[in-house]
Amino acid sequence: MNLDILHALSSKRFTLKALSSVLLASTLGATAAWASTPAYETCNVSNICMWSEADWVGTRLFVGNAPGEKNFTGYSNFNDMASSWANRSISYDARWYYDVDQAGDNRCMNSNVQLAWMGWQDNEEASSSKIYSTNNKCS
Ligand SMILES: [Ca+2]
Repeated sequence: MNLDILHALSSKRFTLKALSSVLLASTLGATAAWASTPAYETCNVSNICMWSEADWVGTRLFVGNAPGEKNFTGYSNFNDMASSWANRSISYDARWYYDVDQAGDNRCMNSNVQLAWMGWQDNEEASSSKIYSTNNKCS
């Protein structure tokens, strides 16, 4: 119990409404503190990652941290699963593709950007990726 709650309880003007607003503020405060460590930080700085669920949770795919290409089939075992991503590199833009071998419709993943929800159209479509050698490929 924090001091605000003790104060509300001891106040001559104590009301249930006052107590509930203090409790609500405490709850919101606790939520804000928890949210201060975003889930995408499970993907280390300089890495690019995708997750099977929105808000950077669920199964995580390490897309990479250096220029190159990857298919999400086979060993990666992440085909048509991605729902969120984070590009924690400040040096490399990246792109994901609907099909393997960097084919089909595609979307950029700007350096130093996180996307909590890829959207209903793009959800669980990504099948391959490319990491560029510079950070100016996404407009
Ligand atoms: Ca696909």
